[in-house]
Amino acid sequence: MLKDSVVKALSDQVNTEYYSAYLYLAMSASADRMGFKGVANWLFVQAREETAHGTHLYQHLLGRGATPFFADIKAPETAYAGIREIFEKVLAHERHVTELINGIASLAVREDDHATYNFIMWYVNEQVEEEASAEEILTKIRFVGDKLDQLYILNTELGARVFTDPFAATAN
Ligand code: OFO
Repeated sequence: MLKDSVVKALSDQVNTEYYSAYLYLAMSASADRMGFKGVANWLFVQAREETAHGTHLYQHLLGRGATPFFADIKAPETAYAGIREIFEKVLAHERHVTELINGIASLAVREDDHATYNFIMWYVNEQVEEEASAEEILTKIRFVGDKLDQLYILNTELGARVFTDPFAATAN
């Protein structure tokens, strides 16, 4: 049975993942309005991934007999000066999420909850990828600067991203 502290931490993380989805939707809309349809696509796919992360956490709580807590999802920032600012904020957000996930792993250790520790390790590994991909895109944006032909190529590259359910083959 899950301890209350763990239920609270996992429920908070459900909220954070849905907030992440909301944030990336707001960024996607902003990129779309700037004319960067490919960037908007990448962020939209990212929003779908975050929804999947939150839903997976929620299902895990139910699967372990817990009652999740529900709280308000805060409104995301909607005004961005350009795609560089967007990805600076994506990276900052992912670093913040990494701290939260690490906090859950540490809590699981303190509570001697091996199942939660094992479960949250997927998210620990995922955050390594999340930070790496945000960093990679931000580096490209910095290299490209104002060169329109290269911005066009980067936008096209990000437009090719396709959503795949990260938990498609997972039962719980
Ligand atoms: Fe849920 O991975 Fe980003 O935040």
